[in-house]
Amino acid sequence: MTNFTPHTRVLIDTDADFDDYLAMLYLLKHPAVQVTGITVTGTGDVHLTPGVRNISNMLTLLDDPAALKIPVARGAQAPMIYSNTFPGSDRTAANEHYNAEFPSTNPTPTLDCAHTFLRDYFINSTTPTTVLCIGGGSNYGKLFESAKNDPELHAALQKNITRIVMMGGNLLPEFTPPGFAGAEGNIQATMQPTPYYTNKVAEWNIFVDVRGAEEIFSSGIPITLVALNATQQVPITDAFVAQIKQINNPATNFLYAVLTSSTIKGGIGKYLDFWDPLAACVLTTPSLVTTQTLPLRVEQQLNEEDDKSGMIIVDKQRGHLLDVALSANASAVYNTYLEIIAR
Ligand SMILES: [Ca+2]
Repeated sequence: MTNFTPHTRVLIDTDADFDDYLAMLYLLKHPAVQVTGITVTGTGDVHLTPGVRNISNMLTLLDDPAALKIPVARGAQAPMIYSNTFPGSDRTAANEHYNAEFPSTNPTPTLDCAHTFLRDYFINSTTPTTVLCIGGGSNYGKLFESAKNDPELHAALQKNITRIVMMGGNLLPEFTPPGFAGAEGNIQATMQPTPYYTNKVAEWNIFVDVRGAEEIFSSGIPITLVALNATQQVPITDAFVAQIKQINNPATNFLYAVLTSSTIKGGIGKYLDFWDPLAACVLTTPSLVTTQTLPLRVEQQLNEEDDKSGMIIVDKQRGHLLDVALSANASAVYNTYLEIIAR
């Protein structure tokens, strides 16, 4: 699994959803992690301009002058294919950072182009980096696609990315190996009572850019896919929220405000899971989940009346070998997370 060593360099790719804040603040506080840059995608939950601003200002929660200097870069304004989007109400809440306050405005300018930042970063790297991908596949999908005509970039990516840990996807019951629980898609669950997509089989991070996800899967880089099969075993509970409140530092006070905001609190203990923070915890502590290595590809075909785009298919002929997290040790995840976020 992840070749995690002390002082592991980590790049984060985010869509600034509520659970991205849980994931990012965990890594930013982790003593063995050096977050070396954050790219923001506008094809997931947040819109790009407020997303970049929010992530930059989030760094003021750390009370650390070095954290303010972490590069934050503008990524994709459009997916590589189709135009699947999160519900508007979810996007508005993310744009407004769930009405939780940042301590101040980060004076460090943000970067205008994630692609330029990532290309320069990897070409100039002397130490490999682990990538946490928690906002869908658009930014890294475009990077891998461009590398097909850019041998210098291709070589740099193969040499300088240790592993990609990606929150996304679900193995439907028919594709799930024996001994693990299958997971249905989550598109419609978050669009009640009037879902406008027919898709019952995909997970949001894959669904918003099915080609971007496939570009990542086929990149040749080692990948750990933290699937819904694992995250559904780690719900965000009232007890977890109470523990976040009790810690009482700037980061956890911000997270408590997010988790108790009007758009989020109704889902605590119901349908909200430890999606992105589980991926962050798996990056540092792979033993929290059980993985299987499977040949996977992403269904690319869109069919409005019975859509299966974004479905993860086990395919021995056309799939790419990924390590898929299929179950999780929930109590160990909460303990690992809380120990670090309390620092
Ligand atoms: Ca996310």
